[in-house]
Amino acid sequence: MKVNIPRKDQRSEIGADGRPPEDGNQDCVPTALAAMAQALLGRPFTGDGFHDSAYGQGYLGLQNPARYVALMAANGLDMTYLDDAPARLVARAVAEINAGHPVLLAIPSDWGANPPRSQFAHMVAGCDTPDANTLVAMNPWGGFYQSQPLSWWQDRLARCSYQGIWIVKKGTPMTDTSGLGSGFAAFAQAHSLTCVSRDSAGRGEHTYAQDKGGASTFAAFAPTAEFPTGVILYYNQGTGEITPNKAPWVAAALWNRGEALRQQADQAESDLTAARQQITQLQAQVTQLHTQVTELQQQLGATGGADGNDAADQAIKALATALAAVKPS
Ligand SMILES: [Ca+2]
Repeated sequence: MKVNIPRKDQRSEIGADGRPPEDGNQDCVPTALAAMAQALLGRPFTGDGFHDSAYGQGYLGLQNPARYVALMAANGLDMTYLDDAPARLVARAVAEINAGHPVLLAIPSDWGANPPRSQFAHMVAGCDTPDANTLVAMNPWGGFYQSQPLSWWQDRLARCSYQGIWIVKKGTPMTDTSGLGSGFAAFAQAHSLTCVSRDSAGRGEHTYAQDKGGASTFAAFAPTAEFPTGVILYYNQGTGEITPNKAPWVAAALWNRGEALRQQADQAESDLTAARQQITQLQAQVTQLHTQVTELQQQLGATGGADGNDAADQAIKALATALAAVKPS
């Protein structure tokens, strides 16, 4: 098999909470993605565990693959959405599977009917191409390998209410040039978020926070139905984790701001101390000059009058008067 996707049954697999899936009939998306993550990362994941992470324990209903982009990114997996003509989607799926990248495929929920008529989509994990005309997917409805000709997949993709495929691969979702990871950008796109923050240089829509664990990027987004008061998303560059409104990181950002102000105050005080030292030195020099002038005056008082050097005497006295006005304080 090109991608070693394990069989998983969306309706019976026990999740991380130790219970059967409460949304098992609708867990095709998280179960297919959990199987992909398990194949790519070599450690266990469950559909219900994914369901509970993305939608919350107890959620019942349909699930959107886009809601799993952040969760997959947090595990170092990149999900790329592609919509195109069904023939091109199948060709791309084959190419990706051959490259070792599983592909989330959407088919009508009554995929076995001829023709299928269901308006509900079912998601499976494309994982193998045993020959040039066959694609195999792990179907989580019961958990079996579904092997069909490419023409069958093309027909089912064309008839499905859900448009497009998702390509899943390992990789750090943080390699784009703007500093916002692709996982971050995909999360914002998937949640229809409009960025409202700008960095100071106007180069991007983000800024940075430092915490002891390393750098994170964050951006603010306008309110939506999902985030009625708006949201700030944090992207940890080290782990790829995306976190909405994570309070400790907000606190860290505020702490950093306070720390910067404190350092500025320290610098100002240090500058002021240096300035005061300079003033003290100048005052000492003035005092010294004053003393020298006084000595000179005394010498001139003894001999200057006799020499008739009144002009020099007056100049020195004027200087002494001026210096006397600059008193050390
Ligand atoms: Ca659960």
